[in-house]
Amino acid sequence: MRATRRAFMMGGAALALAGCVAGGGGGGTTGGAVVVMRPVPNPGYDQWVAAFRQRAGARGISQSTLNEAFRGAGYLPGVVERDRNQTEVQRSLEDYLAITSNPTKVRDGRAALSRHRALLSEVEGRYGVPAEVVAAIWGMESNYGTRRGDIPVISATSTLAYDGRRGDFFEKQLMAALKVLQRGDVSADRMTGSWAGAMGHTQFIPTTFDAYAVDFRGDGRRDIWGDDPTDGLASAAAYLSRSGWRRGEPWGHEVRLPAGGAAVGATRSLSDWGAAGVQRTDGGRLAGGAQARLIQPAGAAGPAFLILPNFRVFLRYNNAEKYAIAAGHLSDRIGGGPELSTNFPPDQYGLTIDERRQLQAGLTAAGYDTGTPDGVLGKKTEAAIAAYERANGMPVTGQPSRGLLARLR
Ligand SMILES: [Ca+2]
Repeated sequence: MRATRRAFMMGGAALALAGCVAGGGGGGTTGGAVVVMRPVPNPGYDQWVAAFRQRAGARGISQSTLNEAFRGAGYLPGVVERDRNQTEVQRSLEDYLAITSNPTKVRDGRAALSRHRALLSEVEGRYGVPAEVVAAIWGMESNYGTRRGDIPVISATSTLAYDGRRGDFFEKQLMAALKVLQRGDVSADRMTGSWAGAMGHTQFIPTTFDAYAVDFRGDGRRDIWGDDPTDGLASAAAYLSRSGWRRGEPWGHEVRLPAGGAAVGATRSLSDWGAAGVQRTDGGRLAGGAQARLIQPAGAAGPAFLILPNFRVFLRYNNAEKYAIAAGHLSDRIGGGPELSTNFPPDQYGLTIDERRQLQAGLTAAGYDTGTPDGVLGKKTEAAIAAYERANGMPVTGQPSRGLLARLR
């Protein structure tokens, strides 16, 4: 997907990390820019750390923990840069789904489910969260463990705590990270994550880890960082369970509305919705007293969903409706379910996602690379359109259009 792998330089070793995975599909906004992540000397930071160590000591963090934690730590200007440049693109739900539950994500999720079936069944038995839901969260957060983050958490959180834009928040994260080190879950050199301190398979920030992570096999360590995803998957399920996941209930359903429309935004029992003519697109029945809200996030021409209480549990992981729909839909797909049955309306340029994919493929075939033709038009496609227009003596707009698509066909 567009989560461009950004190169990070750390102690001479080139590492790679997908930015902001926890934001959900949130990569690509800096168009492959390389951010240097090497600690640099900073006397102000050093003074801040000295004062912080006093505060941490007063909170019960030992000198030896502090020594180990700060031995290799330092000020990371790249982290501050990332924090200042969070011009996160507001993606449409359609684009968001194209990024987070595209065919590759679904295929990888099904493979992950089958590879870890025994573990996920055991986790499901203990926490009541279905295997495909845990697998979907894994996919949303770290691309099934392939993007766990390489930035040292102590350096990242102390840099952002010192920087001060969200100083209180990151000082809390730093303090929680030290508690985790002191408890012995992980060593300081293995405690890595995203630039904002989201760690491991589950992309838990330190306070979430401290409160919810579990040691599934009881070996004494809660390890969400290593290649073995056991504790990570169990911790994701434990977090969902403690956030109120209702055993045996789905997150929601895609539905078709009756010809006369339905009360979008209202909450009623599933059986009442069924009686009002709303139908599940997968053919299942709407029955029972569970309360469901009808939403139509892309407007009257887009797909509609009945969302159940477990939808709100996804929001605890990431408080964005798009994230919750994507996590739910990806879990359905991983579990063998179909694609959404309702198409999204054309975008502001009058193009459907299939047409946007054709446009990208046409540009690439003409020698103007757009990357994977996923229908999500980002900076790369914009640049390709502009280059094509320039080379063909057209006004340079960088914008897609039906005329351009016709030319490229
Ligand atoms: Ca363990």
